[in-house]
Amino acid sequence: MTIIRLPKSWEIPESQVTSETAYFNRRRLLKTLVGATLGASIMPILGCEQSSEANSALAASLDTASLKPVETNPAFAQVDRLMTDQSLAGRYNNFYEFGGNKSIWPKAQKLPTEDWKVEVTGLVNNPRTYDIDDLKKEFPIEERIYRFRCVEAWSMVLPWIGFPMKSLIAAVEPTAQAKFVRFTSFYDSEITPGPGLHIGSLPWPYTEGLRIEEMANELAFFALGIYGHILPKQHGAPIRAVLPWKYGFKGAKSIVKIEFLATQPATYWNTIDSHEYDFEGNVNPNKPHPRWSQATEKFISKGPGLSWEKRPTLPYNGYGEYVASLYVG
Ligand SMILES: Nc1nc2c(c(=O)[nH]1)N[C@H]1C(S)=C(S)[C@@H](COP(=O)(O)O)O[C@H]1N2
Ligand SMILES: [Mo]
Repeated sequence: MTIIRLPKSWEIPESQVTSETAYFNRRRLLKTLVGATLGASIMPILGCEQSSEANSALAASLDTASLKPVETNPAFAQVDRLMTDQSLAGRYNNFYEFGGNKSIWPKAQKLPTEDWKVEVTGLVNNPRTYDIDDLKKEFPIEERIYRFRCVEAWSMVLPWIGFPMKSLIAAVEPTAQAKFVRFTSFYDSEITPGPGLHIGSLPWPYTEGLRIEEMANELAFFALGIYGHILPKQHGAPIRAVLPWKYGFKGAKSIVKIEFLATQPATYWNTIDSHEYDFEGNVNPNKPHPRWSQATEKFISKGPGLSWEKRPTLPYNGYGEYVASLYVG
């Protein structure tokens, strides 16, 4: 069991992305505006101290209850690079329900996670609504250390705790008609204001999807925790999807519904711009994003400060031995 404790010192310079508002231009299309906001995050970040008050609030947000110690799956105990520092991962997030920049962690604390229910429905023999304790009791909980790659060309290494998606498939038994799955994230316009674009409307709630064969793959994982603790809200408490061979946007946070479907569902980013965010979303160094190369990535490793280590992007984020067979032909 790898438990990474909070560092004693919170004297870590804050990372600050260029304000999204600099990119707003009402003459452009909504999708371009949203896309430009994403692009802003790959610009170099500026060093800037976070107040000690903010440091203790961040520490408190990450100091969620510890999970019962679990085994680290030996197949996913090691990667080829350092683990990302807990405090960096916890304050450099994408969670559009709470804002369009990386610093959503204070706003995400409004997410109401008590008495959470996950409805599993659609084309299954055993539909069921689970609470989080049911999931912990009924599924094989383990730790996995995975590389994590955002479509914006930054990456991390994160220690997740949760259970393989294939164990949920076994429990609910999708019917022969089920070919796809859709994940729906929590949404309540009173609580999740979105990125503050006052034009048009975004396709809330956030949804994502997979083919059933992808969901059944060994790697596909539901995370309930990270760094030995239950998920902090900014990471998508209390349950989120983790798909390490795909870009981060495929991994829906704060899931309230899992539906088995006969046809490919519409998804959040794909609806906003299908050319920039394809349904498959596999990490691929040879397929540039329309607005930037995916050949390399900036690996966010450890403090103090944000260190950007430029690395070549790996096909399937380095997980080809598990998943390449899903994509032949
Ligand atoms: N509901 C929801 N899930 C989401 C997102 C989001 O905005 N809303 N962002 C995605 C993107 S683009 C990334 S990179 C990861 C970020 O996860 P992290 O903040 O825990 O590192 O969450 C993904 N899941
Ligand atoms: Mo992302």
